[in-house]
Amino acid sequence: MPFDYDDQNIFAKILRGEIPNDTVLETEHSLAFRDIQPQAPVHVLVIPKGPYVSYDHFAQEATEAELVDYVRAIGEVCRMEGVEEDGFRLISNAGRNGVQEVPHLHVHILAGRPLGRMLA
Ligand code: D5M
Repeated sequence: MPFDYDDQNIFAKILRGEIPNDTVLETEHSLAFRDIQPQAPVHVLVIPKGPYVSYDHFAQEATEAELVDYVRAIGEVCRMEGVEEDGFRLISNAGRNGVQEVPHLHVHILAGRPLGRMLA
Protein backbone atom coordinates (compact mmCIF):
# COMPACT_ATOMS: atom_id res chain seq x y z
CA MET A 1 0.00 0.00 0.00
CA PRO A 2 1.47 3.40 -0.94
CA PHE A 3 1.78 5.97 1.83
CA ASP A 4 0.42 9.45 1.18
CA TYR A 5 2.29 12.16 3.05
CA ASP A 6 0.54 15.53 3.52
CA ASP A 7 3.32 18.13 3.61
CA GLN A 8 0.92 20.71 5.05
CA ASN A 9 0.64 18.86 8.39
CA ILE A 10 1.72 20.81 11.46
CA PHE A 11 4.88 18.81 12.12
CA ALA A 12 6.03 19.33 8.51
CA LYS A 13 5.57 23.06 9.14
CA ILE A 14 7.62 22.78 12.34
CA LEU A 15 10.38 20.97 10.43
CA ARG A 16 10.42 23.71 7.77
CA GLY A 17 10.67 26.35 10.52
CA GLU A 18 7.28 27.85 9.59
CA ILE A 19 5.94 27.56 13.13
CA PRO A 20 7.89 27.61 16.39
CA ASN A 21 8.50 24.68 18.69
CA ASP A 22 10.06 24.05 22.09
CA THR A 23 12.98 21.87 20.98
CA VAL A 24 14.43 19.34 23.41
CA LEU A 25 16.83 17.60 21.02
CA GLU A 26 17.75 17.87 17.36
CA THR A 27 19.84 15.24 15.60
CA GLU A 28 20.71 14.70 11.96
CA HIS A 29 17.48 12.83 11.22
CA SER A 30 15.18 13.50 14.20
CA LEU A 31 13.60 16.31 16.19
CA ALA A 32 12.18 16.19 19.73
CA PHE A 33 10.02 18.99 21.11
CA ARG A 34 7.52 19.54 23.93
CA ASP A 35 3.87 18.75 23.26
CA ILE A 36 1.77 21.90 23.13
CA GLN A 37 -0.98 20.19 25.18
CA PRO A 38 1.04 18.26 27.79
CA GLN A 39 -0.70 15.30 29.39
CA ALA A 40 2.02 14.75 31.99
CA PRO A 41 4.87 16.75 33.56
CA VAL A 42 7.14 15.33 30.85
CA HIS A 43 5.46 15.17 27.44
CA VAL A 44 7.88 15.22 24.52
CA LEU A 45 7.18 14.32 20.91
CA VAL A 46 9.94 12.74 18.83
CA ILE A 47 9.65 12.81 15.05
CA PRO A 48 11.84 11.74 12.18
CA LYS A 49 12.74 14.62 9.86
CA GLY A 50 11.79 12.56 6.83
CA PRO A 51 8.24 12.56 5.40
CA TYR A 52 6.83 9.47 7.09
CA VAL A 53 3.20 9.11 8.10
CA SER A 54 3.40 6.15 10.45
CA TYR A 55 5.65 3.59 12.04
CA ASP A 56 4.92 1.14 9.23
CA HIS A 57 5.79 3.75 6.58
CA PHE A 58 9.00 4.61 8.42
CA ALA A 59 10.02 0.98 8.94
CA GLN A 60 9.49 0.21 5.25
CA GLU A 61 11.06 3.25 3.64
CA ALA A 62 13.55 4.90 6.00
CA THR A 63 17.27 4.38 5.61
CA GLU A 64 19.17 2.50 8.29
CA ALA A 65 20.77 5.77 9.34
CA GLU A 66 17.34 7.33 9.87
CA LEU A 67 16.08 4.29 11.80
CA VAL A 68 19.08 4.19 14.10
CA ASP A 69 19.05 7.95 14.63
CA TYR A 70 15.36 7.91 15.57
CA VAL A 71 15.58 5.04 18.04
CA ARG A 72 18.64 6.62 19.65
CA ALA A 73 16.99 10.07 19.77
CA ILE A 74 14.05 8.64 21.73
CA GLY A 75 16.45 7.02 24.19
CA GLU A 76 18.51 10.19 24.45
CA VAL A 77 15.46 12.30 25.30
CA CYS A 78 14.52 9.78 28.02
CA ARG A 79 18.01 10.16 29.43
CA MET A 80 17.98 13.95 29.17
CA GLU A 81 14.57 14.21 30.86
CA GLY A 82 15.67 11.84 33.63
CA VAL A 83 12.68 9.54 33.29
CA GLU A 84 14.40 6.14 33.39
CA GLU A 85 14.40 5.81 37.18
CA ASP A 86 10.69 6.39 37.85
CA GLY A 87 9.51 5.10 34.51
CA PHE A 88 7.83 6.43 31.40
CA ARG A 89 5.53 5.51 28.51
CA LEU A 90 6.03 5.64 24.74
CA ILE A 91 2.92 5.98 22.58
CA SER A 92 2.57 6.26 18.82
CA ASN A 93 -0.98 6.80 17.59
CA ALA A 94 -1.54 5.72 14.00
CA GLY A 95 -4.41 6.22 11.60
CA ARG A 96 -8.13 6.48 12.22
CA ASN A 97 -8.49 3.79 14.85
CA GLY A 98 -5.33 4.99 16.61
CA VAL A 99 -6.79 8.53 16.61
CA GLN A 100 -3.68 10.05 15.04
CA GLU A 101 -4.26 13.80 14.78
CA VAL A 102 -1.04 14.76 13.04
CA PRO A 103 -0.15 12.56 10.02
CA HIS A 104 3.61 12.63 10.56
CA LEU A 105 5.11 9.79 12.60
CA HIS A 106 5.62 10.77 16.22
CA VAL A 107 6.30 9.01 19.48
CA HIS A 108 4.95 10.59 22.64
CA ILE A 109 7.25 10.27 25.67
CA LEU A 110 5.13 10.63 28.81
CA ALA A 111 6.52 10.68 32.33
CA GLY A 112 6.65 12.52 35.64
CA ARG A 113 3.51 11.08 37.23
CA PRO A 114 1.92 7.64 37.63
CA LEU A 115 0.34 7.05 34.24
CA GLY A 116 -2.14 4.35 35.19
CA ARG A 117 -2.88 1.12 33.40
CA MET A 118 -3.65 1.92 29.78
CA LEU A 119 -3.77 -0.45 26.86
CA ALA A 120 -6.66 1.29 25.09
O1 D5M B 1 -1.19 13.77 18.83
C1 D5M B 1 -0.64 14.92 18.25
C2 D5M B 1 -0.05 15.73 19.36
O2 D5M B 1 0.58 16.86 18.78
C3 D5M B 1 -1.04 16.28 20.40
O3 D5M B 1 -0.68 15.78 21.69
C4 D5M B 1 -0.86 17.79 20.35
C5 D5M B 1 0.48 17.93 19.68
N1 D5M B 1 0.67 19.17 18.93
C6 D5M B 1 -0.14 19.68 17.97
N2 D5M B 1 0.37 20.82 17.48
C7 D5M B 1 1.55 21.01 18.12
C8 D5M B 1 2.56 22.02 18.08
N3 D5M B 1 2.48 23.06 17.23
N4 D5M B 1 3.62 21.91 18.90
C9 D5M B 1 3.72 20.86 19.76
N5 D5M B 1 2.80 19.88 19.85
C10 D5M B 1 1.73 19.96 19.06
P1 D5M B 1 -1.65 12.47 18.02
O4 D5M B 1 -3.08 12.28 18.41
O5 D5M B 1 -0.78 11.37 18.52
O6 D5M B 1 -1.50 12.75 16.55
